[in-house]
Amino acid sequence: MKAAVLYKVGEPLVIDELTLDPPKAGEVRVRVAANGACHSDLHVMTGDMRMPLPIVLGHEGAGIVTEVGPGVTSVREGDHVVLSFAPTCGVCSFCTQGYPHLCETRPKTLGTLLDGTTRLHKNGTDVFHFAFTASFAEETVVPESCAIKIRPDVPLDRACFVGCGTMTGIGAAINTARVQPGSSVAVLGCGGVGLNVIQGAALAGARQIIAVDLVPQKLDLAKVFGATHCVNPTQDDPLTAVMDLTGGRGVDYAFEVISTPKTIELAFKMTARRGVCTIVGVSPEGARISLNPNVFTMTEKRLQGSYYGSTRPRIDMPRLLDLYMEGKIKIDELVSRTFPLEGVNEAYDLLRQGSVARSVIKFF
Ligand code: COD
Ligand code: ZN
Ligand code: ZN
Repeated sequence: MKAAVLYKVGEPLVIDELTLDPPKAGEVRVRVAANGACHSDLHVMTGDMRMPLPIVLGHEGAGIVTEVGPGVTSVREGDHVVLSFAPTCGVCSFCTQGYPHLCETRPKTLGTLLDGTTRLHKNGTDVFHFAFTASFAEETVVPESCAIKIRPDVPLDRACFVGCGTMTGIGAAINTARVQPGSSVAVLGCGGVGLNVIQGAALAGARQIIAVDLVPQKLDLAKVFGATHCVNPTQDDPLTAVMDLTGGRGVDYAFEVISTPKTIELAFKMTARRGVCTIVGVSPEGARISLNPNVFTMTEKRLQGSYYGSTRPRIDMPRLLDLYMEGKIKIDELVSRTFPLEGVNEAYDLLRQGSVARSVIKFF
């Protein structure tokens, strides 16, 4: 089968023919219908996120189950699924507390399935799986808990976004930060994920949503997703602008959705007393932030992270798709371009240039 493989950091993905082993016990084979071009794969391509190579990227996918391994009970052949990149065991301390995205039974090895091996090979050599999903490929094998059954009437080239951007963003606002009705919010970075933080905050009833991005088209899109105010740091100082818009108090909730230490520090500064600053981005390895510890004491501000929108995949993903089908959340507006697998490098060039929020790779 065809897949987009990263052989070397800094080089384009290679569209290659790979072999895919059948699913082992507790695994599911999926024919991938569509996969979004999210920024996290780009972090691997640039070396900001280190992964073993060669690797099949892609973690924002949806498709149809074609085969299940022994013991699989939650899906069967023909089911439509969104691919989750967070395997869950259902029984560990975090799973049972309602935080399955933090499941503690993940393998220590990067780029493999749960048993520490890969199903992907090229001429007998192992090829790694990014994020358990490896969905820039015609087919993939994933752990059962990563194949989330969804209603069959959702177009799969839209459902795929619930596998990352839509879930990560809306979940950061609603599940992690628990944005309150009437509150004020600032979102730094209005890419595929940040736009969804904005729409999550709007869904939660925030009164004021301030979008911050360097690219004017992203700020236009931010308004479509529910931003009430836009700030472009190339024109206005974002801290001054946010303070002016909030009567000098700062926002109740700030979100960093860019992934640099500087913008994390900035997001924290624009957070009000008792407010919560949530980091969604993962900065390059070795990055450090610098904060005055006394600010925590004197203002009771909080700083926290959000991973995968604190998703409970089997509850939240079908629920987001119900909201989409009822016209209550936007996904179509996120998608600027559609490409075949061969267009994956062009899709990432466009993301790098900042000219699109999301492109989707459509297999069928
Ligand atoms: N000030 C304001 N805006 C900026 C700045 C800046 N200094 N620098 C960049 N931006 C804007 C860009 O114009 C762009 O619109 C936006 O920030 C970034 O958007 P995208 O579309 O490139 O990226 P996303 O939305 O796909 O991903 C953003 C993340 C922060 C989630 C990603 O980079 C990341 O850190 N991923 C790892 C976290 C993780 O694992 N999440 C789950 C899987 S994605
Ligand atoms: Zn668990
Ligand atoms: Zn992603």
